[in-house]
Amino acid sequence: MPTRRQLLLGLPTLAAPRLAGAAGAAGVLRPRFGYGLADDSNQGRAARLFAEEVMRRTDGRIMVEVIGNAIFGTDAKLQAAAAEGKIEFSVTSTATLVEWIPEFSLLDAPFLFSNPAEADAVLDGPVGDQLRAKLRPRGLVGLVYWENGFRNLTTSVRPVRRLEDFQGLRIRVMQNPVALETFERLGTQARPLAFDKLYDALRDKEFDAQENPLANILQSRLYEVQKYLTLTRHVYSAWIVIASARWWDALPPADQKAIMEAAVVSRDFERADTRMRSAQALKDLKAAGLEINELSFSEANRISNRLNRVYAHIGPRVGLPLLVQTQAQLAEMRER
Ligand code: TK8
Repeated sequence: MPTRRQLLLGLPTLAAPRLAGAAGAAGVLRPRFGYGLADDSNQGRAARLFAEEVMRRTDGRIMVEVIGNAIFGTDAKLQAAAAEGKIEFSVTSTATLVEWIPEFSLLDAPFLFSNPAEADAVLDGPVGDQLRAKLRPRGLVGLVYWENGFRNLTTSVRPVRRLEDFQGLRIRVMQNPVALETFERLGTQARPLAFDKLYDALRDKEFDAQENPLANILQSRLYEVQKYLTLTRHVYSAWIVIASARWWDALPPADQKAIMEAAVVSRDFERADTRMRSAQALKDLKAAGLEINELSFSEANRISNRLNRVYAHIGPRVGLPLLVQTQAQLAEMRER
């Protein structure tokens, strides 16, 4: 099957997976990096930088082709495509990996991180490494974590200022059991949906509400189909850059090292880019007509207390050692 992009560009249809990733006549590899968001998004900018860095570090022997706009789908679809070797690289939410690797639900714990520095330290440290390592048996290699960001609530029907305002909202959540439970506990009618179906579903009023980081609400134009935004920051969302293990294992170690270094450069760029843009996004979303609300301290507390029980379900999925290690690292950072 030709991809939409090949059709659009009139490119020849390759017998896809094998040819694209394998060395051509000149010995050049052309792996594909599929991602879900628009070209003009934090994912698009960082994916292009990654491709440039890989090219530079391999003297043009590895030319990553970046293919965004959900041409290969989003999240769950992308991770399946990479695991099956239909694409060589992707970036997906860690949340959608929970079906395969329950330990990733650690990151779905509401209010786990209180700022981006805490998220970086845990994800780039031994906890993040142990989570990444669990991708192997699933046919994936985890390279680095990118930032999606702290998630915030938007609705089209009413502003949400108190715990009670969540009651009965038909909300879209990610394909992730903890997200579902979180929003059920808040009294909403929560239903999972893939991200690339979200805009149309909100427009068609299949849902009243959704939650995503500010930069993403802006770049995916969700403000066009939503009216109210509450700065809930209820959970931090990480993205993870993955490679197809089968493709990766066939690379010489020097190329694996070059790609890993390129991935780290893309990570640092992506986080800085996302943080800068999310500060600006709040102004842009306001200018685009969203009504913005903050939660009072006491309402934020009531919401977080209501979600305490979610931890009881995360524990068994994650296992005690990883939970304890995370809490210890966070406690140490907070004492400093
Ligand atoms: C993009 C998704 C998205 C996520 C979601 O493919 O599904 O709401 O926040 O950003 O990863």
